[in-house]
Amino acid sequence: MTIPKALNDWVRESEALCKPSRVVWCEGSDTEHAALVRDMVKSGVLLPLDSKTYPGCHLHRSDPSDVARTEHLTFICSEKKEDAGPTNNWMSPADARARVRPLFDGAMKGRTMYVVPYLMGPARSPFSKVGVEITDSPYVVASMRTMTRMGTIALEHLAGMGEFVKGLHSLGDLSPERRSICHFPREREIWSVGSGYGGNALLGKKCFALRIASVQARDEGWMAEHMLIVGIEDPKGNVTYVAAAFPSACGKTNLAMLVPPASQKGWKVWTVGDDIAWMRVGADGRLWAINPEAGFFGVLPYTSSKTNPNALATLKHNSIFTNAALTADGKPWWEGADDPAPSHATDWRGQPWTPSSGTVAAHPNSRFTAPAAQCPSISPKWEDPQGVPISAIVFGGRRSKLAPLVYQARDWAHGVFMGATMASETTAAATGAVGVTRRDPMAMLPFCGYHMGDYFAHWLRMGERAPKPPAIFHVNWFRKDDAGKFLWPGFGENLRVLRWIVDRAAGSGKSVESPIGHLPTRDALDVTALSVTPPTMDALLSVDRTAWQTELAEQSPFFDKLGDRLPQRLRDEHATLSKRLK
Ligand code: GTP
Ligand code: SPV
Ligand code: MN
Repeated sequence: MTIPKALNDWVRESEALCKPSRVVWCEGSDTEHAALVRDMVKSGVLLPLDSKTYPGCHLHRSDPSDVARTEHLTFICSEKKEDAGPTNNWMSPADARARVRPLFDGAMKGRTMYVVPYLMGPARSPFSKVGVEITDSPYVVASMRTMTRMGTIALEHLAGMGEFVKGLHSLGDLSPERRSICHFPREREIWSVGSGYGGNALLGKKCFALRIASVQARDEGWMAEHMLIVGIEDPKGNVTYVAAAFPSACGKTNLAMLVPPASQKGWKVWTVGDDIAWMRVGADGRLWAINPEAGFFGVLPYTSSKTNPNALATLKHNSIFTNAALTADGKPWWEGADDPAPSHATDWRGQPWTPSSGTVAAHPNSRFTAPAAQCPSISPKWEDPQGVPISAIVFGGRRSKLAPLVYQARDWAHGVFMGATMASETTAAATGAVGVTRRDPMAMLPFCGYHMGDYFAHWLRMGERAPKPPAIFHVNWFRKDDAGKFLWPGFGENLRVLRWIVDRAAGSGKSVESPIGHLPTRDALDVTALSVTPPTMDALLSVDRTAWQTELAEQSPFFDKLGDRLPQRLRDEHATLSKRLK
């Protein structure tokens, strides 16, 4: 395969800067992967797991200071500060280069520099894009092989299009003081140093497929979103596709792999993607979505055969477990796993652990990396080059109070307002306090590569561009009672809510008007064999006007922060809602 000159030149430049002892071009083959794994086992980067119960699986322990995305060290390096907007950290491209270049200088001495060409999106899809990651982490190479279509296939695509996103990554010394994840939207380039963690280091994922791609999407008229994609099949065999944006660790993987409860006979859920959706307007006026990824990088804690049997089946082979605990018989373990807590284990830091240690055995953000093709519910359309047509978009977050179980926007602009005013309690997926309510519009706060006000304007424009846009909904699986107990059983039972969404998107499904949008009537949700009592159901579907007025007041400072780049249309929606609540 001939390597384009631009790629060759950039690899040479990076080599001169990072000074590795050798350069390896990755082709993505099984033999190459096996050799890489063998080296990692030898050096202790990977620990083999029990080959009977977890064939082809390994455990990886990351540096204890490097276990989640670090949003305060993540930068959008646009020419003008205003173009990054007030919700992103900004550095000028010149400052970023000057500050970060020295961290790359000689960073790969004595290490191997891997050149990893990868494709985001299905093979032969006109919507797929090529990236190349240069990294000194074999763990990153092995993970990229699962998460993307890596190697020769990417170079073949590159030959046809010429354009690729550059990602330079080095573990550096892993010190948080010398950690930076910089995005250069104009150059379509990423520089990441000092972290080996997923979203910071697997540059195809959040860095390219969301931060850089959101800019490409704005420029080219499509959408790059932090969304799962599922197909919901009714008993007659009709499949409706839904995309849903929930913030990190708020249930995308779970919803994407939902298993209907026994009472929901004939219903099936097909997984297309669990984290990222790239969407375009099709010739038929609908939005069509592809999953740019090829694997899952999923949360381990509380993933069990009860909550997510499909994830469990997926991760049983050929998977990497990052920061899980290790049992004496060589199995990974995490809080909320099927097996009870082992009496003795090695915790995620590699320390001896017992149930009385008073600490968690697995890190709260421990994760599995597994090929999507292994998922029992993987959709027959998941690699369709055209993607799947989206009938409904769902927003949601963790709100222990306020937000009802489900409600529907009156129209596209109202739906954009719903997404723009989303809020959620923070999780362990990023460093910082957990459980703090923050605004996280469209679940994109940490992932939008440009000004959030312009991003909202882009959403509004996309609604005008698509003659048949999806219906928009908001859900909340996380409402709690005063004792702090979840009111809604969630997980598989969420299908009952999805069914209403599917009905509404098709123009049926019973609803009542409320100030915040259309709510299901009390008899619209199928509650057959559901343990939720009628008063609880009432609570789940109630709209507390006083609480909503407080919410509305809390939305204002966020909107004000966006200044005159906030589309007037969203201010109007805010005013309309305020009137309706009076
Ligand atoms: P990222 O990979 O960080 O983007 O996360 P995600 O949005 O894919 O979240 P995931 O599905 O992994 O769920 C995160 C956590 O939320 C897990 O601990 C789940 O058990 C929990 N969770 C998911 N769905 C539900 C639900 O319906 N109800 C409740 N109570 N918890 C849920
Ligand atoms: C998230 O945090 O939303 C994830 C994990 O999906 S990471 O790849 O680290 O971003
Ligand atoms: Mn995510």
